[in-house]
Amino acid sequence: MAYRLLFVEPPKRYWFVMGDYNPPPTTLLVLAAYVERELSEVDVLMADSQGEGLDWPAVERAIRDHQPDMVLASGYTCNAYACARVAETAKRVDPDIVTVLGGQHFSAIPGESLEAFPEVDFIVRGEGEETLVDLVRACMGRRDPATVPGLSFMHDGRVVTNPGRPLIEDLDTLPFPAYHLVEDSVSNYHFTMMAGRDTVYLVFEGGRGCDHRCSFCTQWNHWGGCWRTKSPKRIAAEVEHLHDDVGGQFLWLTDDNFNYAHRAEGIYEALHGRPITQDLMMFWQVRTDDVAANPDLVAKMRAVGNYWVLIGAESADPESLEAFAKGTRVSDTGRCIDVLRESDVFTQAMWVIGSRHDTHESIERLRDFSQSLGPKLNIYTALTPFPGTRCYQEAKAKGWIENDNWADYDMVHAVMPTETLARNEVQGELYRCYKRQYGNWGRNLVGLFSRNRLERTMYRHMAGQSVLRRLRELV
Ligand code: B12
Ligand code: SF4
Repeated sequence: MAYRLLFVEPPKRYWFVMGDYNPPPTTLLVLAAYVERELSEVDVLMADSQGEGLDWPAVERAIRDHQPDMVLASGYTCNAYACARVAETAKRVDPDIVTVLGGQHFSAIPGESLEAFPEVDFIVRGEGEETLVDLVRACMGRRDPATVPGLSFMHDGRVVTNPGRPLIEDLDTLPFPAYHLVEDSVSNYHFTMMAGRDTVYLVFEGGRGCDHRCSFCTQWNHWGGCWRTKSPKRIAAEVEHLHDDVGGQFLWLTDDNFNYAHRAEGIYEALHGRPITQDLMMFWQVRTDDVAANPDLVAKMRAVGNYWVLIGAESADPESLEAFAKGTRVSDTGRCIDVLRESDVFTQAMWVIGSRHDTHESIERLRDFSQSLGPKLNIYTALTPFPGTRCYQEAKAKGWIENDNWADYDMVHAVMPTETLARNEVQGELYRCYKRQYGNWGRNLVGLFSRNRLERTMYRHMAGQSVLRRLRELV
């Protein structure tokens, strides 16, 4: 029988402040496509708990039925235990199954993770494609794992950390994600608040990394501190494929910093005039300074389907922006929101509370500021020290972290106090941020009957989501 890989997307808690959604297992589809292309002799299978509605007993049955040689999972910090549970389940079914995890969390603390989760055989650090292919070859007896760059594992009770691996030079060489492995689930992928329950939501990669250095962000470090992008031609081809062949109608770009200045013109040239741009909604994440400096490019991107952007506004306080090493100014945020409003792009602003010198008063100022600017949606988060960030290093060294349960690292649970606020007071302040957002009946009514379709969809969906109740329960 051919060597078998089973990728498992574990059952996950969802992020309730964004309402109901069901994402495709993007990371696993990207990796699976690469393995299929490079190792045609290997069987590649997928068990997608979100898409297929699998609970833990069903995950165990899937592993038993497929009889894989290797089981693989991916997740962020808040999913770390779920990924480990996939490995544990695989070992229970058959101790000979090789278990492999990867992603931002496990890459940042591979040794600690291997020690905490003895059911995990290998951790693939950083970019996964080439390391995974080499690992599969090693497990098929063609190579020694000790010679595979980018790999960590236990040997004789000690953590072995092989040297890192250079990044893939040209992202255009990557295959399209393997959506054929989840064909039956595609109609289940949705993001109700953003596009409605019946619109097919897919996630696609336009690039990797970022050349900024924000202290709370895992991205730049994970991708070697540089920014690589697929070419506009490749991005247009992938967008067309996801729409025409897979059925995607709402596409979420994974890039954490879209970077208008460097590529919007090229993407516009590659996309405009294509019929898909009439019927597609695209979402991406941007920096406020980039938008503020490039209003014409924002308008052009709107013309080819970018209806919704997420801005990293973060704070109303220059000192906090500086502490985050964000490199933007508070004034950029106002200008950015004006530019987006003028271009009729739906604006979702992300804010962070709980930085070290935050007080009741500074957070009240943030609430006033964020509401006065009038983005269509404010999402407030608690500063979270994700492993792999400078914020984590400092918080750990100084003993600020009061909750080390990874499942709570979702930016909704406060895990640290500030200089003057206890952890639970930070949690209370987060609740008050959302209370200001959703507890305003005048604003809610305007939203529910807005002429803007996206705003209407969002308010109607969020009205039934009990976000406030769930946040109050955390206090
Ligand atoms: C799309 C997305 C979402 C989607 C859901 C996607 C999904 N399928 O679950 C939504 C909007 C729902 C979401 C929610 C959240 N997200 Co999110 N999300 C992303 C985003 C933008 C893209 C993820 C992606 O598909 N990347 C593309 C793939 C190919 O990259 P990759 O996963 O890193 O995989 C590569 C390597 O890391 C490696 N690899 C990874 N896993 C594995 C596994 C194996 C076995 C191997 C061999 C290799 C390997 O190989 C891959 C190819 O090279 C990332 C940022 C980013 N650019 O990655 C944030 C990101 C992952 N999210 C983040 C966070 C914090 C969250 C939330 C907690 C809160 C929030 N602010 O949204 C919630 C949690 C939801 C939950 N309960 O799971 C953080 C995670 C930080 C951390 N360490 O935990 C990120 C990194 C954003 C950031 N800059 O901080 N997210
Ligand atoms: S927060 Fe955004 S701009 Fe800052 S390093 Fe991360 S991806 Fe780059």
